[in-house]
Order: sequence, then structure tokens, then C-alpha cells
Amino acid sequence: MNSLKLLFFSTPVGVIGSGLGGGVELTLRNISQEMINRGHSLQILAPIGSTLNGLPITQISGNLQIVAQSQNRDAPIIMPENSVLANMWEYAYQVRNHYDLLLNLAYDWLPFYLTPFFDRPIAHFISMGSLTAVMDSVIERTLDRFPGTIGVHSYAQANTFSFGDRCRCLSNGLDLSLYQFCLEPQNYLAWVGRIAPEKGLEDAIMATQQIGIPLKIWGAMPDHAYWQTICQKYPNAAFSYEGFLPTDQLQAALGQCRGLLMTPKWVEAFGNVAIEALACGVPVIAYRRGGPSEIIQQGKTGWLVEPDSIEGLVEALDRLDYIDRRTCRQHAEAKYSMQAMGDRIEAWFRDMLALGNREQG
Ligand code: HBI
Repeated sequence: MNSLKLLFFSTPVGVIGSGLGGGVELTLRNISQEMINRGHSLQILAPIGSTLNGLPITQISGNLQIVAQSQNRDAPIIMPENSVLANMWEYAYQVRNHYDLLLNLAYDWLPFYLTPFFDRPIAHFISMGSLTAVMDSVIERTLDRFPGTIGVHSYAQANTFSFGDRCRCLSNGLDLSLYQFCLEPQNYLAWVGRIAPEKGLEDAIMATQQIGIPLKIWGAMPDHAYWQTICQKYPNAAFSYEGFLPTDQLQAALGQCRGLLMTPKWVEAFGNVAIEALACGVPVIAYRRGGPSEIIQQGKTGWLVEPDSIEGLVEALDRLDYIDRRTCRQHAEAKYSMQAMGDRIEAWFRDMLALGNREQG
């Protein structure tokens, strides 16, 4: 594929490196690095203060967007004064002729609304399922006019939208060289994620308490009061908070675990943690809900369990040792490497450019 000049837009909810951007930071870093590895040239627009492993960032000033998942379904669009998102797109309009294709990673209204006004192909990689009516309609409007330009991480995520069948499923990818395979684990289990109600940590605590294996917990703790209620609710359970670690430390600790529990209460768009665990050889036990249910191969790389069933988690934990940890690593290498993800992204861009990606019909 001849080399492309690419302009990527980061999420406007946080400085890259703060963790506020959640999975988008990982996705942005991995896609950007892989496109550069393949000889394309790239610029990333991100809020001032963003850093990303030395990748080329143009820092844009302005005020952050509020997070979409805090909105209810009929919430109107909110734009702060001096919006960093608006500033990103004003800058992009000035430089658009230097680029062959633009990739938006923000889950916000403005990028979709502006797409018809740009005489440049714009790809949108959305990071969550359906959250608000106004976002659903602006995404659908974009799809109607520019078919093939909406990417998602999983079919489960796509199916939260009425137009899900018209989205392009790209899954995700990791730099697997950052993850060490561990064959002989210690006798404890892992739970990794933002410690918040929609992530279902309590189910994991109840299940591991029943089976008598200690649970180690890693992730951001945005709400200490919520953590306190959990500690008070399960005074006799063996669990410990191990902090919010950078990838190299997290993977070293995660690899030591017999298994990872994923107990989401919402439709997780993908579940990067699942492929991080597989990369370390760690089997995953997950509710059959959202992205993880498309990652785990039943009985080969982990177990999928009836959503919200503690008993189901306990039964799966009993069968954890049937899983060959080498199969977990092999599966990560086959489907979730930078190479595999890069192939999917390049094919998407190629198809968009072949379509000329202008007004259809
Ligand atoms: N909210 N408004 C808004 N915009 C985003 O780009 C955004 C968000 N909430 C969460 C988020 N991005 C990402 O952290 C997750 O999709 C991973």
C-alpha cells in the first residue's frame, strides 16, 4: 500500500497519559505506532500536556469535554467555552490538504457533524456502545452519507446501535512484545479495571471468597467512598488493592495469576484487559456480555459465564486448570498483535480511499 499521510484525533476528555482516556489511549498508541512501522506518516492532535511514547503529537489548547457515559439518553450536546475539541477541528481544517485521511477517536458529536464539510476522507473509530440519542443520530447520519467510515471494536458494541450491521468491526491489538508469557502462576486471581459500579467488582469478590482463592485488584480508583463500601461489605473476603500500574508492571503482576475475572455490568465495547491477560498466558473467566464474549474461546482460552451468575463464576473457576496457558498466548499472537490489528486498520483505510469516500448516492 503506498504510504499515506494520516491525521489522528485523540479523545478530548483528557490529556493522553492521564488514564482519563481509558482504552482509547492504548488504541491510539498502538494504531499510531503500527502505521508508522508500516511507513505511513502521521500527526496526532491531542490536548496540551499529552505525551505518547515519542509519537508525533500536535498539542491543542482548550477546555476538555465531559465524559459521554455520564450523560443520560436524551442529554443535549454540551460544548465548553474554548473547547479543545472545536480547536482540534479548526486546526485540522487549516491543514487538511496535507493529509490523505483523517481518523477520529473521539466519542463526540462535533467530528461527525463536521464530516460533510471536509473534502477529505474521515474515518471514525468509536470506543463505546450507544449512550445518547443525539450521538446515535449523528453517527447514523454520517454512515448514511459516507458508508464504511464507522469502525467499532466488537459486534456486541455495534449491536447496541440500530445501524450496528453497517459498522466495521476492527477488534483491537496490543504490542505483545511488552507482555511476558508466564507458565507457572501463583495461587491468586486477578481483577483489572476502573473500580466503579458498572465494572461489577463485587461479583468477583463473592466468587473468589466462595472458592477460597485470594483476589488481587488493579486499576484506577476514581471513587474512594465506593471502595470503602466494598471493604465494609466483605470484611472476611481475601482481596487486596494493588494500585493502578503502567503496562510493564501490570503485565508482570497479571502474568503471575491463575486467571482473570471480568464481571462487567454494562456492554464493554471490547475489554483490552482480556487480551492483555491472554498475552501473559492468563485464562479469562468473563460474563457472556459485550466485547469479552467475542475474545474468549470457550474451554480454550477461558470460560464464558451466564451474566451476573456468581455460581457460574465459581463453576468456571473450578475448571480453570483445564486451560492450557500456552493456548492463551498463541491466541493473542494470532488475532491481537500489532500486525493483525494493523492489517485490519490498513484494509479499512484502503477500502475507504478506494470508495473515494465521498457523498454516496
Ligand atoms: N466521552 N465525550 C467523550 N468523548 C470521548 O472521546 C470519550 C468519552 N468517554 C470515555 C472515552 N472517550 C474513552 O475513555 C472510552 O471510550 C475508552
